[in-house]
Amino acid sequence: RDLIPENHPRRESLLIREKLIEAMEKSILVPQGLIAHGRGECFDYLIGEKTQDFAEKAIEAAAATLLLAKTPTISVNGNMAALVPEGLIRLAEESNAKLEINLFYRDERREKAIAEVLYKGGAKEVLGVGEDASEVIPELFSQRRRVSPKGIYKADVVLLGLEDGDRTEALVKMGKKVIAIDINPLSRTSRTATITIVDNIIRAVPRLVEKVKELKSKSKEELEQIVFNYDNKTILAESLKFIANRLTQLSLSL
Ligand code: PTJ
Repeated sequence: RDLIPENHPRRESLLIREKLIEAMEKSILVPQGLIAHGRGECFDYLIGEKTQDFAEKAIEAAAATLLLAKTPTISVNGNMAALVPEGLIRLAEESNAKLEINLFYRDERREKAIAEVLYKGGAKEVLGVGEDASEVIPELFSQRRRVSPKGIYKADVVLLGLEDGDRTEALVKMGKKVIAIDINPLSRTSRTATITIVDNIIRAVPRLVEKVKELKSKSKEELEQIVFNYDNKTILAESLKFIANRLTQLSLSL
């Protein structure tokens, strides 16, 4: 950390890497999470390291969906707990959602380390730890299949971030709406989710909290209209067109 100069042009990005390494040392993050983050950094370059219009539209639809949900649950993995713990706790509070730990590389030490981060941040309840993850998502073979009967299992809306595509597919098959935060519009998670926020989770989560607060004053009908007007395929196509145009512009400016 001390080796990163104050005026380094990519200081913020380098500090985030330090944060992830610290989280790894505390067992919150797995080494594979560092690799996943590197891929995310690359996509962030491609979208200009800003929350673009396609992400704003998805954030609005996601906020409306969370507010209309009866049993929303936020699924937390190592990368999410390392990068945006406060944001996730606030999002759960504002949208009356449950927080549940769900890990690909599940082990007891990590579950406890992540639960500690969330409780220390002010979370009232954290599901999915130990015996609580007693239900099973059908047709899923990774450790991600183990879920809490009080959270993801009975949720009508699940918000998740940075994960492999299998579980999103399985959750959609169970009839749930899935809100995915994934900066890669080409991933299976992005393509199978009900709403995909193509943005860095670091920017997307605080923005989503603001949006939920803003939309709270709207009527049920107005929220339903926002959800009705949203089309995920259009949004993914917009994000790809944005990247293609941006690369064309950049190639012309060399
Ligand atoms: O904590 P665990 O055990 O549940 O494991 C978590 C990881 C991330 C290791 C696991 O879910 C995994 O391997 O994920 P993938 O298959 O690498 O998918 C991660 C997706 O998130 C990729 O599409 C990345 O481009 C994307 N991504 C990476 N960093 C960010 C991101 N999306 C949003 N914001 C980011 N900062």
